[in-house]
Amino acid sequence: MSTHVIRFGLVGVLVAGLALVQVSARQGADKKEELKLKLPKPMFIGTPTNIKSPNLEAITGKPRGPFMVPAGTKLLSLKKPVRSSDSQPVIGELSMLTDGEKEGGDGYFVELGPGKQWVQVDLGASCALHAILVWHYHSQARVYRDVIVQVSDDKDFAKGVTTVFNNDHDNTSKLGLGKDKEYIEVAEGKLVDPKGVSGRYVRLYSNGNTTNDLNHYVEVEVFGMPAK
Ligand SMILES: [Ca+2]
Ligand SMILES: [Ca+2]
Repeated sequence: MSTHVIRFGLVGVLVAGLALVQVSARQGADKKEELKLKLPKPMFIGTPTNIKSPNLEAITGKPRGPFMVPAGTKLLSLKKPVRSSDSQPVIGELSMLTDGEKEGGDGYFVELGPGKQWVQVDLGASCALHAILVWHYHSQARVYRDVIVQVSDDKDFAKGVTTVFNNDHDNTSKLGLGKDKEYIEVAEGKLVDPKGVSGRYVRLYSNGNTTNDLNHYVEVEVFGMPAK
């Protein structure tokens, strides 16, 4: 074997070793874990058949299954302040959105006025977000209309707004055509994947539901990386 070949071989081993170090460093940064949720008791069972909507997702009747988030993801929204387009709810208080209580019965939801309304959670600092869950109402099978979820660092949502969910397929709410499907409210809540977008404020719109034209929330949970 010539020294040439040996030297080449050594360089090769060094390069391969370096590449390995880089790959493992990247895997460390990308480490995922299952998002752990505390789910309330289901209030109804079976597959509702009386809900008609042109944009409803297929009903599987199965639980959602595990959702993976970057290691270190935490619940950021617990007890955080909430604002709304309806500042004086008819039933309940806005603080119920982030009080950690998710049961479906009476006394656990806030009721907002008719038509298009929004609620907004202030996380206190801009954070990278990895899961947003919403329970509108789950003691009866319902579809809430024109559900839109947005993230921004601007409390007025006038600039730097990222829409992370929108099932307003015919643009009733004039916030853009939504590509997401309508869904039936269930005890496991709706999980929206914000895909790491950063923001201090999370705003959720709705526009009545299949039972009445009012808007309800049992809980909203925002998960992400705590601000450093
Ligand atoms: Ca609650
Ligand atoms: Ca619509």
